[in-house]
Amino acid sequence: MFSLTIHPVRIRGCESTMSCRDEQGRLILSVMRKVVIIPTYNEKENISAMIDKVFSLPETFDLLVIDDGSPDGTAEIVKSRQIDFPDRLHLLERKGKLGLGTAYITGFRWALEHEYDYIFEMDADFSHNPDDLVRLYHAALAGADVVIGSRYVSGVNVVNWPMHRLLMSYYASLYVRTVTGMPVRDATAGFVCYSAEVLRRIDLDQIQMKGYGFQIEMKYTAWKLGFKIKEVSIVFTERVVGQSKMSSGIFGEAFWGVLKLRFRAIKGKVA
Ligand SMILES: Nc1nc2c(ncn2[C@@H]2O[C@H](COP(=O)(O)OP(=O)(O)OP(=O)(O)O)[C@@H](O)[C@H]2O)c(=O)[nH]1
Ligand SMILES: [Mg+2]
Repeated sequence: MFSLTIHPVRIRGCESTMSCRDEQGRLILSVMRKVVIIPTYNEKENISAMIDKVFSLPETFDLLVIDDGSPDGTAEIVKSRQIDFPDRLHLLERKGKLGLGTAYITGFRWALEHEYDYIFEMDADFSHNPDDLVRLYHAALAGADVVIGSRYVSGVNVVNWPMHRLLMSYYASLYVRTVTGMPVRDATAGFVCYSAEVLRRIDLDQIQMKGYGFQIEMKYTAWKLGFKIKEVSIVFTERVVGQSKMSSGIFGEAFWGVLKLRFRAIKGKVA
């Protein structure tokens, strides 16, 4: 009688490959390839701890940092850490602060070219708890095409935000739901897992918004294309160190951008 027990172990040499083969070249294990994209602008206080944390998780996630020429030397810190994780820690440097949206688009294209199966978005500032990456991934494995780390799916789970910031974020999601009909409680969330299939189907050239609006536009487009979206409850904690990059321009873009999305849908266009 033959029996096989599978334990969830991390196997050396399998970290960044789609599959493992034995000495004879036979396929012995197939691994889902996962990458977490972290855009950074002046995150020198957070980035090294974040790298250590992601690489200590019980699931294997690669990391792609997209740095926009941070004057504080964030990219240099990442480069120094690539010595520790040569196959798993990746860095793309852009010349100036070009915004979150285009940073993610650049990262998505890179992830598709490098044949990742699941692509995650996460902030560098520990507002998103990296432990939750595993929960997002499991929800994706269970069948969701887009998994959102959601602050508003079971009550309000935000720690240390001033009331005006919380109200703005909460009502922004309500506004998006009302205008677009998209059944998502945290439309501006920046903690998201996309299957590669979703990113391949979305025409990334057509995604127009650059700030918070980008997060809304991506989810909305995936939803209009018929993909299954699942919200997983997370606790969001305001950054402890480093500077926020929120601005009123970002807010205005999202406000008008949501109306544009609705008009585009009425005219029958989906990105
Ligand atoms: N590459 C790149 N990263 C950015 C840019 N703007 C913000 N980021 C990064 O995007 C993530 C989210 O930015 P935050 O400054 O935390 O913005 P926020 O979450 O809206 O603001 P707080 O909640 O107040 O921290 C962080 O990892 C930032 O370093 C940008 O223009 N380019
Ligand atoms: Mg933040």
